[in-house]
Amino acid sequence: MDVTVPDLGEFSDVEVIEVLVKAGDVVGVEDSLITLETDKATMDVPSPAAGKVSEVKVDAGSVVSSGDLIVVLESEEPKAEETNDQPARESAEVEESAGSAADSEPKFKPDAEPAAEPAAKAEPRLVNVPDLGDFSDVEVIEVLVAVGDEVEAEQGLIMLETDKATMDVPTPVAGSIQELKVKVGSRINPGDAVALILPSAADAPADNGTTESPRQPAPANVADAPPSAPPGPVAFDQTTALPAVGVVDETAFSRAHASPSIRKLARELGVDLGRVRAGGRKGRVTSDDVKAFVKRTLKEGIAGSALPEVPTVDFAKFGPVEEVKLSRIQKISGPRLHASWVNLPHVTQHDDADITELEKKRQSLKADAQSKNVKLTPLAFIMRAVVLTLAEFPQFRSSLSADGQKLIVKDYYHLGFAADTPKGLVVPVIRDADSKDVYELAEALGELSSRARDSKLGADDVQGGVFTISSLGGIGGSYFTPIINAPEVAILGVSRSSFKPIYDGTEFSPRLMLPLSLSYDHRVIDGAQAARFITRLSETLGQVDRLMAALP
Ligand code: CAO
Repeated sequence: MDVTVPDLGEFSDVEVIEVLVKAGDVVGVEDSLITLETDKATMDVPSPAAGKVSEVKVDAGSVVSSGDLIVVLESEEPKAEETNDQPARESAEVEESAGSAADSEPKFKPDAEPAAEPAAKAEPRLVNVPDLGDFSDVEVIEVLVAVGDEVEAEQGLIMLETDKATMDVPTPVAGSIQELKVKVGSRINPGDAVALILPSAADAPADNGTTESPRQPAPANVADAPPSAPPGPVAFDQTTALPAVGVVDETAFSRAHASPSIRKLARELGVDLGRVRAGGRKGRVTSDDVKAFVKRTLKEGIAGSALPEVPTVDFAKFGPVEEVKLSRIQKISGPRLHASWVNLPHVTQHDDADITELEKKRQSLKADAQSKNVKLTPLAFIMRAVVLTLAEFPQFRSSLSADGQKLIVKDYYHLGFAADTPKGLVVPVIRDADSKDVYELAEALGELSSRARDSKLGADDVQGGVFTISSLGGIGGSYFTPIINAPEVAILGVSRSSFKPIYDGTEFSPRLMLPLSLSYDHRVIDGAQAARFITRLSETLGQVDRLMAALP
């Protein structure tokens, strides 16, 4: 079977950037044979049938056009229908980026239309998702610009990824980004709004004398991108459980210069593409680069700290079993928790805080709060106490720099809290918790946890935390070892309070004691600091007036 280049629409002389098979290889239907690259997209040409490659007719660097012979295949089941259908289907796949011959523009070139009535003055223009051929619900893997950025015409705004191609959506006009309508992880369809752009003078009508300076990115955006923070893709489907170090850096992954098939290979092997040295043409990562990376990592692992494996057991030999699939959140949070556990030396410090007075205060405010539709649980007070304590202990709101040589201390107080949802554990983040009193903290807590349970959290709701609280107080138990939400350096575990006889030097009296468990990264925090932190936190929980004081 002769496998040819499918219909590339108006494109011709497209460069082959990678040949993914060689003579003798056995391929399956849909296995990628070569990768093509135009200036707008990279795309794989898949095999229309299963079989053995008998001859490869192109090299990396050759240029091809529709109909050119790529590979001769000894097909196992050369069904006429398959052979005929495939190029047509492929052509649709390629068309999603290459455009039909009838169009004067490539199909992925975005439409830009005035957001408002055209006027003599420069009006913001809306850039929409272009025609994506037969793709829909395509994932945004990267947002390449921020609000306030000045962009050139044709500069990429976002990057999309299907299982066949990654592609930029460029802006048709130069100007400044006024608003972004999508986030990493958003799923988009043709016609959806991407960004609002105020065209620059050159792209604006002649009499437009606008001198509007670009806005600076909002501080929240800065906060959302700490140097080592894992990025957001996990966030879009509310699966941001516990991000950790040692896992794939999604931002670097999406920026890596690699074709869809290499991305797929890297995903399958769990390779952090951003860390792979690119040895291909034009700085591309090839399959050999990925394999070399895996070999090196394995070698280093074996020589260094490879983990002994847990034995696999056929449980069915011992009795009836049932297989239950892990939820999406569990699949993502599991490796992240594991990465944190094996990469960060955890120590957990326990203490009991006397919250007798605090609880009296809470009970006295509960009804009033309820009338305002706020559920005032102990957690809101604990959050306030944590914020006050974090203000005194900057290391606890820091992260280690990527090279491990510096501490990055964050001067903002976005507090994460673990929320138990039907789909698994997620960690919503309360922004600027230091500017909220206990009522406002309780309100934010209620609102975010209810959205978490309804799977309605957005990317911004689960990013940028500096410290996390995991409260099992509503459930029970006393003390546990919470796993640090890396790259944060500490996490507070809260268990259920109970009355205990406390000796005051003269007599025992019943006091309501709250069990606290502080896990910390021993590379950053030493035991004495942790003991000081938890002691101060316990004291603060006893200082009801301080917790209730008006915010400065
Ligand atoms: N001691 C005693 N009682 C407590 C308490 C504590 N430390 N914390 C909460 N309670 C009480 C509350 O006051 C409430 O009682 P009332 O209904 O009588 O007022 C009840 O327990 C239930 O509280 P809640 O759980 O609904 O609310 P919360 O603000 O304490 O917690 C949230 C909110 C989202 C953190 C919680 O619902 C949740 O999901 N917890 C699980 C977190 C988790 O899974 N962590 C483990 C992570 S590691 O796997």
